[in-house]
Amino acid sequence: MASMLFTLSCQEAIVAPEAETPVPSQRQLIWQEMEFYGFVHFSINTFTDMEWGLGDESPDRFNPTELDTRQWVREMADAGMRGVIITAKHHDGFCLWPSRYTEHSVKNSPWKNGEGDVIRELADACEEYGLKLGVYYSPWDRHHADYGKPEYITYMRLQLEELLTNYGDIFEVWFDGANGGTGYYGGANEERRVDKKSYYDWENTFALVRKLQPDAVIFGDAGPDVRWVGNEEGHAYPTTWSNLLRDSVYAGMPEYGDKYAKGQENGTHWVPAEADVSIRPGWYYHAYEDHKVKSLSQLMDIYYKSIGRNSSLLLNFPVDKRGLIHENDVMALRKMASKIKEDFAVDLIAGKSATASTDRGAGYQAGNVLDGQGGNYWAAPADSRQGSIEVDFDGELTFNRLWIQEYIPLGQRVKKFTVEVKQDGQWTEIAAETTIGFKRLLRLEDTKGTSLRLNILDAKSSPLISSLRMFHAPKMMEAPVISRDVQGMVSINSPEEGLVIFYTSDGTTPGQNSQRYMAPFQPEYPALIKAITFDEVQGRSSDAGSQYFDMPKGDWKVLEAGTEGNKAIDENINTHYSSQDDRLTLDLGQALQLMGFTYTPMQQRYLSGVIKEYRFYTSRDSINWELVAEGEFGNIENSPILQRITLDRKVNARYIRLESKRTTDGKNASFAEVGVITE
Ligand code: FUL
Repeated sequence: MASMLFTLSCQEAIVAPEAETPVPSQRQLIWQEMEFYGFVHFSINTFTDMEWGLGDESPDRFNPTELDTRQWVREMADAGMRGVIITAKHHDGFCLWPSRYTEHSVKNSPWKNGEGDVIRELADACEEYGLKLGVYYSPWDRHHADYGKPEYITYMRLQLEELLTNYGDIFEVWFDGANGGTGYYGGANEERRVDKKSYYDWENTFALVRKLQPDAVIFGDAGPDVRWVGNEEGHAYPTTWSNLLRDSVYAGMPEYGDKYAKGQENGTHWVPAEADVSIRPGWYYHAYEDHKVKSLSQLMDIYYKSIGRNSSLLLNFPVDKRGLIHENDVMALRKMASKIKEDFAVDLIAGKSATASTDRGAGYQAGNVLDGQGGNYWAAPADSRQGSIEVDFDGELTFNRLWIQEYIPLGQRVKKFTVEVKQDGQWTEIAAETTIGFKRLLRLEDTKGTSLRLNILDAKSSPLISSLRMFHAPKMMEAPVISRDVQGMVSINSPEEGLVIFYTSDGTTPGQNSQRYMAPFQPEYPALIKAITFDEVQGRSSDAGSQYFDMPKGDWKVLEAGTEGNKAIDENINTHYSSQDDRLTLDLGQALQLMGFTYTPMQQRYLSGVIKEYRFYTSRDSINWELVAEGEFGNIENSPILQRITLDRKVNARYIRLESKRTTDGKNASFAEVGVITE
């Protein structure tokens, strides 16, 4: 009898953790595992070079020449993405599927003689490559005559019914928060505002989605299942809760980003964040952004700040006029994917031994966090809000990444944690953070140690940790950035710390035996600088970056313009000068043998005053001017990068003037940077 009682009391001592509400639904849990998926913006905008079509564009404009959804999906699958969401209908109302309820669709386009269906082709490609399909549907419709009236809501639901019944399983339905404003509206050409809270009768629209696709999550600023992260740069926040005060939020509310996007500790509903960002500045394809595809370091930063901060990552590809993901975007995605693989190649503590300062007993012990299985976890006793897990490395290890996960089926709990490392018997704190959630990734300096300790210092209720992993990510090998200041001092920078840089200034290929970069230097001008980043530990080097610099601009003066004019000769292409009289006149400080000039147009997202037709004058005395070149910057509207114009003869001059005869948009000429060619 006594021994039975003992067994009973022991069993009673192990209390399974209870849910800390709110908790995710089954469909949210499945979605959470997807983490990384693609976004495709493709529509008439692709052909009209717009971001927001007005709604009056003719379907005739939609005519991709080589549309290949298999190419999109193949690249995404290879990159480890698990799904793709496409703009089935954007704000301009054009439908990528042959909807029965409108003429404004692919069925009236020349593409495949009106027989095509982009959503069908994408669904088939997804099936082939094992990706899940999602649809973006813009509630705002600048084409539809009834937009703003109750009839439009019927239209919207009929269309959703088509999308949600004809294309197999849909994993996410994306409702954009942007809505209401000017538009074509069936020819009315006016401004229409709707009450964003009540017009769409979301309750019944959501009920329809649930009925037709019970497993699909619904995305909106306020969820109901997945929420917007509050910016279009692709980052969540150091403190990111999946809990949201959902009833205080409505789609398109102006204060959403500041007030609600981070989620709230006391949020009433489980509505995790999704970070959406484009691989280029625009959502839609513009040839003039071909040189602005995000770099590897930018993409990795996005990865760590979204997926690494308890958010999913929805990375957009502006499919081009051919109907393909552009080569530059493909290259960038491939680099990103292989870096992700490389960073998380070997979990250095998998299968090692872990002990906890406290636990709930059998089934909830520290070893669960290292066993690579998601279904079990370490749990602190029911009345505890803290606890530490210590991992012994069996020797010394070097690492720089940590991967921590909470067991979220029972709710998000951790409010505060630190990480310590033990070296020579001494513990040192290496991180102090707040939330964990589904996944928290920490990027750290290279750190050596023999043990690691994760300390949960505060939580909403007893903390539950399902995974702790540790990695040593190799340094990112990206070509260094070579820049120059006005005085002609050249700087070479690598985006990663702890690497060395080798360079040449005579045009030869740099290697480990070249000059090592230590500090800004003054080469002999003109100079062609080439540089590589080199990792001495791994023995790896990056591709070479190169930059040609002609005469430095320290003695140059801008004439006929105020100090604003200096922005055209400040060696910074991200600033520009807009000229009222469409020209820039420079005093070079001394007479030079000129062989030509360079012009870099402004680099802002929305371009204005890009010079299309130019005239170039020189002068020895700033009084008598000679027109020495006149012409057109070919294709500058599509490729607004540095333009080099060489003269047909050498000209000796101290003064130069670049004049715009015509800009691409008819606005005042803008100049990001002007330079000379002397060699
Ligand atoms: C925004 C839209 O206005 C953009 O065009 C784009 O679709 C982006 C994903 O969402 O609200």
